[in-house]
Amino acid sequence: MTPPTAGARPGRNRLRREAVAARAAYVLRSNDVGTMTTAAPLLYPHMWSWDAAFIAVGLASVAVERAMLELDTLLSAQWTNGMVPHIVFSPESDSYFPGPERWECSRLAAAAPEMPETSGICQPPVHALALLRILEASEAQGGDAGQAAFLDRTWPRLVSWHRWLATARDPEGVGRVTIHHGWESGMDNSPRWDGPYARIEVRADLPPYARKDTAFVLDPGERPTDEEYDRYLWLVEEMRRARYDDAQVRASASFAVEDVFFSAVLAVACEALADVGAHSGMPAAEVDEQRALAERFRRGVWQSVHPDTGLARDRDVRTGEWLSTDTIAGFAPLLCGGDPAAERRLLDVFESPEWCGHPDFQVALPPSTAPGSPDFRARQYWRGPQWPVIAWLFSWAFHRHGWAAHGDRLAAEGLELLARGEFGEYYEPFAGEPLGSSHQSWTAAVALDWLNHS
Ligand code: 9WN
Repeated sequence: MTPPTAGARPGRNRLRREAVAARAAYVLRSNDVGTMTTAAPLLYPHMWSWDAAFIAVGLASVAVERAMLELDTLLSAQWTNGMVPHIVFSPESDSYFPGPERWECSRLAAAAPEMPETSGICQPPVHALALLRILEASEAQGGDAGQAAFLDRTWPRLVSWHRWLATARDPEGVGRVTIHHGWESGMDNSPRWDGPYARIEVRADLPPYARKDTAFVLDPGERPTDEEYDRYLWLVEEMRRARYDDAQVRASASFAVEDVFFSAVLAVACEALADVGAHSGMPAAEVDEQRALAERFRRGVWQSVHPDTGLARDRDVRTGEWLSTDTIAGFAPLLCGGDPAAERRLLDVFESPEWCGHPDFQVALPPSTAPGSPDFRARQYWRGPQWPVIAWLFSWAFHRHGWAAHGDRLAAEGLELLARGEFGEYYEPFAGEPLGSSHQSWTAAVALDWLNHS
């Protein structure tokens, strides 16, 4: 593979970078179905919440107004309680399961919109990062009335989204967000959830269903297993029966886990939102509220850190047990920052041969699970492969927390992987082979952002 960021001939290097940028922009344009960009053409023909935010980050580099529209579409599907749903369904496609007929949110959930149809769970709150990137891009172009109006409508939506997470999902104020489905973490079948999932009893009255996802990947072994899917669908069934009511779900869901990665994302998102608010004269009380939330969730993340390994942990709310797994979530403190000396030590582990620096990896990007872990599977979804979008999140956070050279290194390694312009969903780390969906929007989006900021 030839890196587009290195090379003896600057002219050729520039052309290579332009070719990757053109291909990435083409993927985003091809997946654009009007007011939303689908997560991927076949496997994911709808809008996903955190995908939409990363897509907006990429779009900000090439078409700032289209980036605003992406966030507008997502946030116009926000529930009245503040939750931003994990899927906004496009009426154009019925090739994804579970679709709106299975979730039935508009019929069952008091807080769900009538239209568009949505799912009834959420995903990590990276949206304020997208807002920040969009405003940076817009200001670089001189800003205008469109920017001010966009900020005016986005600010209250993100404030209420963060507030809902802090109340409905952390009512006791421990500083960690509880999730009720592995899908909410965005890392569906990560070994992080093996323990909690093992305790879920799928009852015989789970309504029958047929998977559709395995029709779109060449090797179904790259996807979660059927047993895992039964549990995923059982959890949806529990939520349907609770009519997606926050308090009822909290009381009855058999999956309730404090997700440390989600919590770190919330901390840095609150901080980013507070910065935007302070810069643009938003009400001081709301800016202060975001800063206080950032502090609360940062503290929750650091409290989860294992004293020996320095890695952050999830916690099973149903058993009270800390969950120590060798996954990328252990590096959550690097996302939210807050203790430079401990971060320095964690950064060394992150870059060591046990993780990104594994000598047999094609590129030094974080694997979803440590290659030395017994849970590691090089080709299986969140159990080992490298996800460029996760690497982007760390590179963005490194820049924010004063580790710019480390962020640049991730960007260079990421661009090396994406130099062929294939934009896979995830990558087998030893061969650098793209897996899962091809033409994955968020992979193309982060390539654009890396190109624009390195
Ligand atoms: C379930 C869209 C989404 C990502 C998730 C990823 C995968 C869905 C699935 O695809 O999840 O939400 O059907 O596997 O795990 O992070 O947002 O790209």
